[in-house]
Amino acid sequence: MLQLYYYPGNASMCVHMSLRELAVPFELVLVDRATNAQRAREYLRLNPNGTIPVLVDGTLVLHETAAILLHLADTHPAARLAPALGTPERALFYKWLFWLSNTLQATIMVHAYPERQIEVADEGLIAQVRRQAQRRIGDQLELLEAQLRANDGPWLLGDTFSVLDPFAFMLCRWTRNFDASIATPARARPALEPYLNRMLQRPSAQQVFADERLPAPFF
Ligand SMILES: N[C@@H](CCC(=O)N[C@@H](CS)C(=O)NCC(=O)O)C(=O)O
Repeated sequence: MLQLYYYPGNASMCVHMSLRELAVPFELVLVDRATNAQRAREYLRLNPNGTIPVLVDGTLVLHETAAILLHLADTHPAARLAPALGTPERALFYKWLFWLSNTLQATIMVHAYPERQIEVADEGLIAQVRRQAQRRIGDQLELLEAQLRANDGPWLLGDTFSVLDPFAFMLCRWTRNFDASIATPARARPALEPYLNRMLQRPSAQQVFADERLPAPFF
């Protein structure tokens, strides 16, 4: 059975949602960040980066959220969570998958761990790094807005729901506490707000919020 190493609300959340979309059996394994379990020797054997999530699929042990989402879509083609291989739609899917992973998610990580960007702990510098990351995330959210406006929704690729949607939903959710005087959070943007509400209506999202015991506000 598939195993997802997760922590509530972490990057594992979009994988969890995708597993619910697939309606396949899987086991959730908690990596308890409260006790720094992501740095424990046995977890580092699964993922030497010490980051969440990890998916175990038989003998395959996979880390990297985007790679896991792609693997799940590829191994469950009947669920159509990614456009067909070799099509222009697939190329656009790759574009957004990489962009979500190495642009939006990467910048959100700078915002989440500003102390990793500087040599010596300094509250003023930390606040500056966070503010600048938040501004850059604001610009990036504008691109997501533009995509939703241009393709008329309901999903990131237009009519086709894909693993990009749980990924985008989760990343947008992480902006929910943004200071609006620096960058408007996703939930307060005209095209993203209805998109996030559509995502929230999906049974997969409802199930994940219940299973991970995540309280409102959901995004
Ligand atoms: N590139 C990795 C990043 C995952 C990641 O940074 N996960 C966070 C939780 S949202 C984490 O494990 N942070 C712990 C740490 O960096 O020490 C991925 O996409 O899977």
